[in-house]
Amino acid sequence: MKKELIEKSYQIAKEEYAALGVDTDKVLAEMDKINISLHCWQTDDVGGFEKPGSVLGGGGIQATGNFPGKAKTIEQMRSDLDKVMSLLPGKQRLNLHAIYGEFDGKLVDRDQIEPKHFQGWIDWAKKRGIGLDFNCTCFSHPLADDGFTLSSKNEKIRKFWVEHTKRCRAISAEMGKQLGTPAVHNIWIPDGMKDTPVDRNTLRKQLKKSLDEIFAVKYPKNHLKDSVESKLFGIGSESMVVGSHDFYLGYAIKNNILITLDNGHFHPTEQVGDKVSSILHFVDEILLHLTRGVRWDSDHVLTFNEELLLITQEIVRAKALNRVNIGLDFFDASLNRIGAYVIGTRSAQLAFMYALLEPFKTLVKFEEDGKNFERLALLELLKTMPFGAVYDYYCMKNKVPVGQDYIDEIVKYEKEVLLKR
Ligand code: RNT
Ligand code: ZN
Repeated sequence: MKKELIEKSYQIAKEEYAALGVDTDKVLAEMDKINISLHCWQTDDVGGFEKPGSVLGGGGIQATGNFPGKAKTIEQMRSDLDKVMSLLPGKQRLNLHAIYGEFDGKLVDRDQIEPKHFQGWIDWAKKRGIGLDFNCTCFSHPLADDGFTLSSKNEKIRKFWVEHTKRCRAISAEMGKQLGTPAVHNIWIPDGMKDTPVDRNTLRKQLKKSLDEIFAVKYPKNHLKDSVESKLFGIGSESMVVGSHDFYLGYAIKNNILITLDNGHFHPTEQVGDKVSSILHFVDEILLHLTRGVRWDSDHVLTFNEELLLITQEIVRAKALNRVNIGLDFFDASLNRIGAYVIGTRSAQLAFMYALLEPFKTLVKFEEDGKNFERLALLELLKTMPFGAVYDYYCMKNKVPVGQDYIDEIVKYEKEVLLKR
C-alpha cells in the first residue's frame, strides 16, 4: 500500500475519532504495551521435538489437515517464528511447550528435562529481546494414555507428572531470571472421563494433592508466574473433566496464582469476556488463551469476531491491561500455518486496538443516564469507524507490511521455504 494513502487515511481516522473524544496517537502508544505470546505449537501441529516425527497424541486436542510445510526441526521452527514476527507490528513473546526442548536426538523423558534443554531457546529469545512463557506437556505420552495424569490414582503415574511439572516450573523460572521478564507457566491436563464417572471427588482430591506438591517449591515473582487452565469437556472426556473451571478458579484464588481463560473451554453460550470483571476482583492476573471454537473446542484460527471483541473490550474497560497476560491457542493444519499464525495474531491486535478506540466515558455516561438507545446506537456506529486505517498506520510505523501486502510475503515464504521442506 502507498505510504501517502496510509498517512492520509490515518489523518481522517484521527479526526473522526477525535470528534468522539478519542486520541488515536495515545492509542498507538498503548498498543506498544500489548505483547502477545506466540504459541510455538502453531508451526508444527503440537508435535514437538522429543523424537523425529512426533505427533500430537490423545488428550482430547486435535490438529486436522495436512498442509505441506510443517516445521520438523528447531531450525525450521525458528525460521517460521522469525517470519511470523517480521510480519507483526509491536513486540511479541514466545510460548513454548515442554516437548520443544533441544534434546539432541537423545530420548529425554519428561521427568528428566532440565533448563539446559531450553538454553538454546533462552539465548534465541535474548537475542531478539523478547520474553518466554512455558507449559508442561501432560499429553502425547504413554503415561497419559489411560486418561489421567496429575489426578491419577496410580501413584507411579501421578508422581511422574508431578516431577515433570515441577521441572517445568524450574525451567520457567530460569527463563524468567535470564530474560528479565517473568515467564508464565501454564498447567493444562487432559484428565477426565468419557462416560459417567462415580468418583469425581477422589480424582479432584488427587489433583489438588499434586498441585500442592508442585507449588510447594517457591520462586521469585519476577521470574515465574503460575497459572492453571480449566476445560469443560474434550474428546474422550465428554462426561467429566477433573480440572473444571470451578476447581481451578477456587484453587487459583486460594493459592494466589493466575487462572487461564481459554475461550474454547466453556459452554458456547458462556462469554469469557463477561468473566474478566468478575475474576479480576479475586486474582491478581489472568492468562488468556485466545482461540476460535467452531461448534466445539476446535481451535480454529482466531478471527476478529464479537466473542474476541468482548474479551478485549472488557479488559480495556476495566483498565486491566497490565493484569492480563495474552496468549494464543489455535492450531490449524489445513492452511499455510505461518499465514494462519499471522491472521490470528493480527486479529487479536486489531481487537485490542478496537477496544482502545472506544469512547468509553461517553458510553458509560449514556448508561448511567439510562440512555439505552444512545448507548446501542453508538456501539453500532463504532463498527463502521475507520479503525482499519489506524491499524494500517500502526503497521507502517512499525515497518511491517500493511494490509494485504502481508499475504504476498506469506505466499513468497510458502514457495521459497515451506514447499521445499
Ligand atoms: C487444550 C488446552 C491447552 C492446549 C495447549 C497445547 O485444550 O487448550 O492449552 O491447547 O497446551
Ligand atoms: Zn488452551
